[in-house]
Amino acid sequence: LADEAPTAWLRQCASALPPRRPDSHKGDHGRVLVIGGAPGFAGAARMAGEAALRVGAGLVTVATHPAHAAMLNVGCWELMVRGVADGGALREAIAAADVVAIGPGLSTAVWGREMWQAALAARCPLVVDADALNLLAASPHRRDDWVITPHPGEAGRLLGWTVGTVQADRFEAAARLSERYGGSIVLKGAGTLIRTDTRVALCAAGNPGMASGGMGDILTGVIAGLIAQGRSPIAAAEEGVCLHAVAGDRAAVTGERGLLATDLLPWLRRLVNGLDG
Ligand code: NPW
Ligand code: AMP
Ligand code: MG
Repeated sequence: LADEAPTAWLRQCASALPPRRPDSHKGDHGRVLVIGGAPGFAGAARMAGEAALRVGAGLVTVATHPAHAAMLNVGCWELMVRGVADGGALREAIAAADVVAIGPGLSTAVWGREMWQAALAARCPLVVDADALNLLAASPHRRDDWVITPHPGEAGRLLGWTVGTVQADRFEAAARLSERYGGSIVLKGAGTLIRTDTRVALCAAGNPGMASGGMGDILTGVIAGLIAQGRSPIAAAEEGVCLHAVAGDRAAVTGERGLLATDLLPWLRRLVNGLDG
């Protein structure tokens, strides 16, 4: 069990990310594709995309339901948006991506299922969250190059366990998730566990102010943004969890109650630049 101080991970993350060379351009810093946002849940995909930008990804596209594609990037014009009606329309966007993050607000209805099937064909690493995890639970697959980020409810569905059983032995739950699904496992909640092929780490940072809607969607974008910049899925899982939790702690200096997921964004930017670590 590696129980290093979160700040050690943060320093590692800030120093391991490629420097912004004086002549670098946006294409040097990675392309993220976020897939999500069924009607009513556009915000989840938007927040994941914005978080990927704030940790330094060069280009971020959100593929979302056509019903709200035109409004998804209002107030964050740096995000590109594609309204996609079916899986076929996604193929080109997936082929252009360095990393695909799928799940925030996806839903498990027909549109979400089509997006999920298309994403499974991606050749780049995947970050799998939220409703994509519920679809994965219904039809298990294994991959070594993905990061899956369940909260205890999603972990329970993935394992066929109750939330209580997951919480009673989180280490065991992470081990079984790893066995069944492969890749890197981020078992969220107070004391997030990150299980990779080499070790299990516990992130002690974070606070109960982070128990509010959208917080996990931001984490998904953080991990994808780090992978886009060249961190391995394993390193991005560990460092992304730390960045997110410490950003949550910094943002909570004005109180845990009323903390919003988007309050983490300016802190993510500071931390990923090696400031305030
Ligand atoms: P209970 O019953 O509350 O005690 P779901 P979701 C349990 C999108 N969002 N410890 C919980 O337990 C997401 O991206 C969109 C213990 C319940 O059983 C998804 O696509 C937003 N139990 C979709 O909504 C903002 C825990 O898990 C179950 C736990 C649904 O995602 C919000 C709930 O999980 C949201 O992110 C813990 N720490 N955490 C937007 N603005 O667009 C959870 N549980 O049914 O998968 O619902 O996580 O809200
Ligand atoms: P989600 O449930 O998908 O929105 O994810 C919630 C995010 O906030 C995860 O990264 C959790 O680890 C974090 N979080 C929620 N509640 C707490 C808590 N009580 N302490 C620390 N982190 C939390
Ligand atoms: Mg979530």
